[in-house]
Amino acid sequence: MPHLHIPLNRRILLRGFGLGGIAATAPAWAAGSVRLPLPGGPEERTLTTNFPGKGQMILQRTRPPLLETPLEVFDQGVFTPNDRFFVRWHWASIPTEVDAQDFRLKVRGHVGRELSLSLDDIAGLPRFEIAAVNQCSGNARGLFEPRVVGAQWANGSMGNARWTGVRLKDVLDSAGVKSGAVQVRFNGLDEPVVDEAPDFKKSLDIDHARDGEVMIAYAMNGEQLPLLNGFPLRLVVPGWYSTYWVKMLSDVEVLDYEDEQFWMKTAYRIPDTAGANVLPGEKGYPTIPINRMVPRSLLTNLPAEASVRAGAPLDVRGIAFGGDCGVKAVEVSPDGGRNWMPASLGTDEGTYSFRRFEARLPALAPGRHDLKVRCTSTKGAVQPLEPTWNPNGFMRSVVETTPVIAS
Ligand SMILES: Nc1nc2c(c(=O)[nH]1)N[C@H]1C(S)=C(S)[C@@H](COP(=O)(O)O)O[C@H]1N2
Ligand SMILES: [Mo]
Repeated sequence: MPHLHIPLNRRILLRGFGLGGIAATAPAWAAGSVRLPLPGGPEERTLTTNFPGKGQMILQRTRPPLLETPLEVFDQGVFTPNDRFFVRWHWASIPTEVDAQDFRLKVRGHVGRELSLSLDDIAGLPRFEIAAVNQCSGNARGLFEPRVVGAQWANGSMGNARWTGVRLKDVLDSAGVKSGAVQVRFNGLDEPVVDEAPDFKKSLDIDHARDGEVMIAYAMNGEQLPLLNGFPLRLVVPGWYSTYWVKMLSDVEVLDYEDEQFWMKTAYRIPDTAGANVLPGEKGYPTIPINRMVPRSLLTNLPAEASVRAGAPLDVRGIAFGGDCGVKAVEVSPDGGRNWMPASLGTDEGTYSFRRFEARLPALAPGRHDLKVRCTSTKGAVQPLEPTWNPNGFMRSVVETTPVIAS
């Protein structure tokens, strides 16, 4: 029998994660707080170390858990450690344990033969590995102006990992997709809290599902997935927003029609305009399901309002990613975007990975300066200098600013 090439616990437990009680208890996890640079005044977020498999995280919500990665984690390396990787779930009914022995992945629908695959069956398929950024559609929603409803994330609902598993194409081929297939729908073990609410499911077009990059991952950065990041299996859709990266994946359903359910037809839709940009209050524009990511970049060695030395060169560094392709160039500006200079790029870990960059800025005069960073993707897409806006706070891509005070 083939074996997983990773240390796989027989079962993984969310210890102390009493889904019934945790929200009612006093915030014993209040280990500190962090300030979110939100317009309209400072906002505090609690830091928590209370979640299984997770180190210190910014607590956005307890039930279901929404945990944000603090900025300084992105400064530590090109890959985001599993215990600091952000967490987002839609419904609070997440299994608190999954038995790896009993677990089965169903492959069904418009296929020649339906499959029920054990983890060993999956590990027996050719192994596939890719580095890819997992970014929530609403990453940095908390920075939208005017403000929009939804989780008020800063830039920490993203992370970069090396994903190991199997190609979705190989799994679909073993089931034999029948002609006339249109989409593939993915469902996980989590369920809505009330029956009437729609179970979280997402679909990809059949050609995308079979492109040889979309994969089912059983490992993340060389270890099994943390339960909160989808143990034992999750979908990885390189270059696409993580709403499609279905966690605790248990059901793959080939459809001979277009998926009409809530999470495709109503939720996670963007204006069908350049940059998903509309005016606040605008109505009547067509929408499409959110899809490919766009380029972004971030300074990671300086928090907003950092004090720096005047009269001496300033070293800056950070991370960039091209979105649905690689990073062609990163530039930094010491003066709010009037002048730009090239940054040098770190090791290329692959098309869909974070890319580190660094640059030495000329000596700053005493006073306040707006540092900016801008990424150009290998497809030639450039981050805009003006913010885009839409009512869901999706796809933030504007050039970010880090104000610093030199003295
Ligand atoms: N089963 C399941 N998968 C899911 C979700 C969910 O609610 N349930 N949320 C999606 C969304 S919107 C995001 S942003 C990512 C978050 O992935 P992470 O928690 O591993 O960081 O999971 C995606 N996959
Ligand atoms: Mo998300």
